[in-house]
Amino acid sequence: MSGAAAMLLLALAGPARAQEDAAPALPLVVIMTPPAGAVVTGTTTVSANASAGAGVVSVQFLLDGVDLSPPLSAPPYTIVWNTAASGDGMHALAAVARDGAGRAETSPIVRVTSDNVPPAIDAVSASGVGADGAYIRWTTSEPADSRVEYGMTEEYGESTPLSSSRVLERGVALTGLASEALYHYRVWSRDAAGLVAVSPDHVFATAEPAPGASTAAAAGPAAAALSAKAPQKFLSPARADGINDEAVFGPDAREVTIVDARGRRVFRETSSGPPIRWNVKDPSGRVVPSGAYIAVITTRDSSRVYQTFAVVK
Ligand SMILES: [Ca+2]
Repeated sequence: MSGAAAMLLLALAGPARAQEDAAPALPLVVIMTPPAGAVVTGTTTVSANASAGAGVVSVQFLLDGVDLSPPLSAPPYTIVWNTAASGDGMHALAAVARDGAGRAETSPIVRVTSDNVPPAIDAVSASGVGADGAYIRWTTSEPADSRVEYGMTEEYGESTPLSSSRVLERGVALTGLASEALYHYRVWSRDAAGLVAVSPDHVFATAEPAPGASTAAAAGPAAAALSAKAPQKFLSPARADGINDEAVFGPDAREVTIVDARGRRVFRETSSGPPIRWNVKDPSGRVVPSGAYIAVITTRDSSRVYQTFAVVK
């Protein structure tokens, strides 16, 4: 192309460009809610603002490039999106605005995460159980916050402050517990979508106070509590050697209830004379699985003591 021809083309392009600028402004459409990066659950509102020099004729929402709504012919450009019907995970929201001149423009994409499944709680355990404290651990299937409810009954009554950091594994300390007491607890976790999971009830028993940490207990009840317990704490029924095959409770034990670490009862017996024996079997006659068990012992003077057992097969 000659230099003169190029100049001519440039000269022609100038006025043509100016004519285009004079056309009505193209539609402009922006998604207002939800914000980019939001975690959405259940039904959520999707809204857009739109304008156009030739007037907005319709706004239509798209999810992952597919129509999410019919075209809306007038503001407010708002729909209710049932996120559960779209499947959990990342989604791309967009809106298309059309103007009176038959032109269409698509909004910038807003990416959000749909979540309709609460976290799954697993591996709940009490460790480091002392005379006045314990450490509760659990895992969740997705990042979630943490709280423990606890108390001496299944009504709990106490709870730890919410730990709001969302994690997969955590340990929460319980402090200020009563010694030699049976505690019920359950754990609680909430995901980024606000969906809450709660574990079943679990139990642990706190230990005796450390020597020297005198509780000034009267000699009588304290002695009865001590003599109600079984001398052994480790039971090994599979060896069948007569040593630690069963728990034999002391003469002051009037009633013994034994629960597993999930709080399920595996044994209960009352005696007015002969010592209560637990042969490490559940009511169906099967030897219980290896694990931790708690005996709730009522003494003849009606006080309550607790003893933990480890069953090792
Ligand atoms: Ca979830």
